[in-house]
Parts: sequence; C-alpha cells; structure tokens
Amino acid sequence: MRSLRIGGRTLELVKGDITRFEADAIGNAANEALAGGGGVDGAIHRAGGPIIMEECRAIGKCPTGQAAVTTAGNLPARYVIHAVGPVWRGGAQGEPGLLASAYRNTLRQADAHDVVTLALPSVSTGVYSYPLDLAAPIAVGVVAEHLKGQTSLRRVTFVLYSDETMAAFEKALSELSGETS
Ligand code: AR6
Repeated sequence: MRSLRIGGRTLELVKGDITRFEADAIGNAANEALAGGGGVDGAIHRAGGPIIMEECRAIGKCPTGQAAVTTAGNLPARYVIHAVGPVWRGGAQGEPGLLASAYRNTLRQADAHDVVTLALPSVSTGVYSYPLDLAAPIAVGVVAEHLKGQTSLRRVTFVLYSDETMAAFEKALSELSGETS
C-alpha cells in the first residue's frame, strides 16, 4: 500500500530523491551538532547550498528527538526541518521513543510554519543503523496519529531512497491501515 487517507489528509510513500521533491517543507535526518554529514543530510546541503549551513550554525545544537527549522536555499521547498533521530544501540536505550519524538517534533515544527505539504526521509535507518522493520511502523504511526488531529498539513509524503526502504514502509502502512479500518 502506498497511500492512506486520514481525515481528509493524505499519507503517501514515493520512491526517490527528497532533494528533488516539491513540497512546502522537507525533512532532514541530521545530527545533534547540525554539522552536516553523509546520507540525506549531505544531499540536502549540497543541493540547497550554503545558506542552510549558515542557519544551522546560528541555531547551534539540536538534541536527539528534537527538530530545528531553516530555510531551504535552492531546494524546491520553503523550509528544511532538521530532525535528529537516535543512533541504534540495540533498542534498549530509548531508541523507539526518541525516533517517535524526532518525527513528532518535525510535524509540530511543520504546523508552526503553516506547512501544508511535507516530505520526509526515513530518519535513523542509514548511518544511524536503526533496523528498517522496526523504524517504519514508528514513522508511519506517528504521522498517521498527527494527521488525525488539528494540523496545517494536508499531505505528508515519505520520499524513500531504496527498494528495501520502500518495502518496509509499504508493509508498515498496510499493517497500519488494517489496524485503523
Ligand atoms: N533522498 C531521500 N532519502 C535519502 C537520500 C535522498 N537524497 N539520501 C539518503 N537517503 P541517513 P541517519 C536515505 O544515513 O541514519 C548523516 O551523516 C537513506 O537511504 O541519511 O538518520 C547525518 O549528518 C536512509 O534510508 O540518516 C547524521 O550524522 C535514510 O535516508 C547521520 O547521517 C536515512 O539515512 C544520520 O543518520
């Protein structure tokens, strides 16, 4: 399953490069220092240009589980919401709660900036090694819950980079829709 309607809003899954996706805001999978790096973070800074790093430096740090907002430079978006997910350390160090919190705070930041369309990557499942089959249900679950409540968002799109990530998110979305129907 690749899309789900929730209270007149849409949660969808698309395969692709988030730096090319047109939305009011895109999410990033950042680190606490907001220092840039590899993965989707590197791709966003490369495509968006130096203004994003300048704004990250001005913000300073962002603790794990939180999210910080900058403009989006040359990207086809108005904002980048830098979410800091947890490093996977076996699952007993609060990782599920911190991952949920990173998504929840990203969605709150989106609302605070009147974002209507939001694109998100799969936070923590690359360099930070969070197992995909455990991360995907948290990601879609938090977004689905948020879309049931008061929000400016009308469409949230997970833009997923690999077939493996897409498969894990499709499974999680199917299971979620089974639970909610
Ligand atoms: N568009 C969409 N998804 C992408 C893209 C892209 N252009 N590029 C990679 N991904 P990661 P993390 C996927 O490693 O695990 C950085 O160094 C990727 O396939 O980017 O949260 C930061 O600075 C994976 O599914 O983020 C931090 O230090 C997902 O994005 C650290 O890595 C997340 O992988 C954060 O690690």
